[in-house]
Amino acid sequence: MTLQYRSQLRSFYLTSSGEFHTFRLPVPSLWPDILEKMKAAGLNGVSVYTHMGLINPSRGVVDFDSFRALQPLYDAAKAAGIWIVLRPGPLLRRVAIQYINAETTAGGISHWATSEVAGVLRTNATDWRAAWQAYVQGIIEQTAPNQINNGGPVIAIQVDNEYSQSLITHAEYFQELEDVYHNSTITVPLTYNDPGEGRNFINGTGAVDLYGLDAYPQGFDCSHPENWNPVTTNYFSYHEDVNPSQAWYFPEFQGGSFDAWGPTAPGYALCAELTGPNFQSVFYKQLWASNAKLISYYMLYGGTSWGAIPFQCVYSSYDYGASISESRALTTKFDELKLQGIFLRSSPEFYKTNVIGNSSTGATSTSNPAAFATFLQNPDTKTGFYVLRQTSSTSTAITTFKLNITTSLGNVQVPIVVSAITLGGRESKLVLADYSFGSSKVGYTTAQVFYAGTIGGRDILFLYGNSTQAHEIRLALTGTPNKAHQTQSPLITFTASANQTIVAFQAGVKGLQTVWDSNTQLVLFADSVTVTTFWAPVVPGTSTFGNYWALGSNTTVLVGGPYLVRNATISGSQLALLGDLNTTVPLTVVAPSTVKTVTWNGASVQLTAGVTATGGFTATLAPRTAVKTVAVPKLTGWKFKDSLPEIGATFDDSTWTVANHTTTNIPFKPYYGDGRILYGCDYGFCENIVLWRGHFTSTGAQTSVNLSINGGEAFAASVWLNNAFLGTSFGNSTNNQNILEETDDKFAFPAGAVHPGDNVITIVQDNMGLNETNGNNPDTSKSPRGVRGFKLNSGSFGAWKVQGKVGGYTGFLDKTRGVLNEGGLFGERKGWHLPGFDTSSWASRDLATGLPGDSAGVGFFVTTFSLNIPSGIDAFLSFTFEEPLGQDYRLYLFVNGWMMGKRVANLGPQAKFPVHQGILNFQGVNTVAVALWSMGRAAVSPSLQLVLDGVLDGGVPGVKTDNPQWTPVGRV
Ligand code: IPT
Repeated sequence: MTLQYRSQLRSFYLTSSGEFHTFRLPVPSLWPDILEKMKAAGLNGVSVYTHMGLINPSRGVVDFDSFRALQPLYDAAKAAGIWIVLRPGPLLRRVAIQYINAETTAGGISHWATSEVAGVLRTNATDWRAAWQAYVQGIIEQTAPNQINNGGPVIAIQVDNEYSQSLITHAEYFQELEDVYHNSTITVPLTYNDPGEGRNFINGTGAVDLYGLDAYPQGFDCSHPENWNPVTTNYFSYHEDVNPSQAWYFPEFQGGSFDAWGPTAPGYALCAELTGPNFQSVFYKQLWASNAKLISYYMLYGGTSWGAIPFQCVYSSYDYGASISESRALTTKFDELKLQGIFLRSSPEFYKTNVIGNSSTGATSTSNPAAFATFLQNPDTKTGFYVLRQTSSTSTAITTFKLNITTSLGNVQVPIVVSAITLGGRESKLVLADYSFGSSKVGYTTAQVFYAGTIGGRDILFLYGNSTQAHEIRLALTGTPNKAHQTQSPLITFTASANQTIVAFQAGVKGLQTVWDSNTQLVLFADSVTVTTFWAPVVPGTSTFGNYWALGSNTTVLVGGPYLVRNATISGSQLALLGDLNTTVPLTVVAPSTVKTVTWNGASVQLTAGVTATGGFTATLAPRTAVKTVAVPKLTGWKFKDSLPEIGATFDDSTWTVANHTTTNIPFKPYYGDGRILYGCDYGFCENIVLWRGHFTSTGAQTSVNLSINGGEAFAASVWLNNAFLGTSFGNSTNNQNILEETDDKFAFPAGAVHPGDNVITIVQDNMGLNETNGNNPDTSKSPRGVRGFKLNSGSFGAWKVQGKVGGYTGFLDKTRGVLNEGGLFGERKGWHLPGFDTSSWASRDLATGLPGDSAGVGFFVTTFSLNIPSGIDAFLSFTFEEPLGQDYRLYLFVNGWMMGKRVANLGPQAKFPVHQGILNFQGVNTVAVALWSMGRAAVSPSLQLVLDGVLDGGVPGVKTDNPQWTPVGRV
């Protein structure tokens, strides 16, 4: 019964979750790293798209091997205590009001389906329905045993993404998908994300169990990160209106932004700023104020759109400016996420609230109209949550005010001792009333709560606040204080009030302060920088869900100092911590009093007593010396071979596919030609580089050819007549404007280039990915990539031949790296990009020597290098181009056979390509191969280096490589 778990879903503690696409980190043994980082931020959910195009590369083939696997994700999530909302799609989405809207080729629809399905995609069309069956059945088989009712982590499944119910063909398609899930052993709720307040799929045909809303309030242009749109103020009333009986769910809320091709693209650093900690503070807490209880941030970890994963508008990096960077490093956004996440985890009274009203309804009020408050209250415990922000939500002013609140000890205006609550510009905070920590009570607090709960039987409250502001808390202090560690600061005062004590923190309080340390309570306060160095790892319990906070464990310890604390276990008197260090740090631990010794990554730690009389320790943690010796070699010893024999006089294309179709399911028809369809996807060549050869017999009258070529935004196509270079067509891109997917050029033949007899036009073109769907026309993903127009000035073409990657999407060779890895360049067809190919007979030529001028061309450069990075060290490596933007080349970067990036040197913006351990062999030989395509008449000289971007003592153990070697099989 599908709804069985809905009520359970509501009674879990408020989920805060983040989006992570496992296919964008193609090393399954690193997935625990991301999930452990999410958990360390206090999150308890992950939202995961799966990619139909990768899992179901050809008709009838469903492949969950290698990075396409789901079981390692399910296992890692359960080990981390993270719930999963699976979003198998098919993950197309409609383009909403924004100018671009999605980031993977065809929105995730399998390429075979974009060409083989005649009916409209994503509708009730019979052949589309037949097309998705195998994929969805595969997802069901993998997932059913991993649902929560079977002891697994999966709590919900999203049936499709962002769609409108208004067309019956769309609604019935949803219903068909739901029927398939309902007729299976899937019992978790089915969900949907509405791209706007469109009220889709709440009732009627195709309605889901749990409705949710997406929102990206800052849009996707990061050029002016300080320019904010205001918060949306009607979320609560919308929810009350459309689905008040369900938990208020945001399946996607802005966690960063994608970035577009082009020299004016702002880059991800600015996206991280646009959606930075202040954005998280103001906008995420506005969701809390709207009574949202299930929230997922898109993206939490973006990763890499390697190979042909991107759709046409975005480049290889999918860093997204997210809280965890593409390299897997933590950012300042992660710090803010953690402060929010641990607070939510600590606050069960917040899981069930009514919105009582706000400053405008009179339910609460502030003394300054520039400050806005929303009052939520738990109906059972009467705990009050006042969410505060600037009335003008984008204001950068410093706003001071008092707040009228309701408490069990009467209505009161706070603060009482310090002069005011302060909002320091773009900041949101909470005032809490009648809030519990363990069995202790807070009357009210204007200081923020990081952690509230118990440790070793004592009630623990960890407060924080900006050191330039004043804060106060009124609470019932209990027990007999042991003053050995308690703060003696004139800035911290204690005043009796209404049978409780007001502890006031004047501006200037810094570091970690022990406010009250009794046998029953420990109250700590830290400034807002110091608090970010703290962690509250879940100490696992022993039940099936022992790793899940609230369900399987309520035990934690506080650990300050390390870069990351992944895990904590207590056995007997020993606390074992696992985590990462980037530098020497002071360690602070608050643990049950039974804990006497501490280990860090297995090594015992020299402790001194600190912070609290019992169970508190301080120490120093230092990275092991091996960390300092990690180094990466220079890339030298390059071998070179030409990779464009197709323009040679003797090249034989007799084994190539004859491009002779005269019909196509692709709705965008050719512009001119002779009726033949020259769309790569129609011949199985739908990814990366495709080559075309058009033959004609000279009559002496041929002097030019017209070609309209479509490769998607930012593509290029170089054209030769025999061995004479005619020119390159560019589908250009500047951020947000002049998006040109296709070209229409006339190429004049140079004197003497036409031979008597057979002549060949050779085209090398890149396919930058298929389009996303457009709201009312889901068929836009059937993109016409290829030659949309061909015409000689005189006479006509004979045979057209086409060649993409060996085997096309049906018979492609590399089952591990998958259908989106390879393209059709000669060297790729031969497997020169794979480790183990013997290049000893090739010429030596430095990559920086590049390709000479006068003509465009394609060359392969291959070299190997060794790494010796000890296990237990996580190193962030990237391949970085050091020359400035502007050279006329594009380059495909293969690392141990994986196409980890497309560099478009004339357009940019990307010059740095992070590559992880697992793709890289940290203890052995690595192969780097680049296909260098010079597009013009100027010499090109890429300057590529391997760079160490960061190194940590830690990481996850057991990272595996799966980099199959070159074999001659099929490589003809
Ligand atoms: C939202 C999509 O659901 C998501 O897949 C992704 O494309 C995101 O946009 C942008 O990164 S659609 C939303 C903008 C209406």
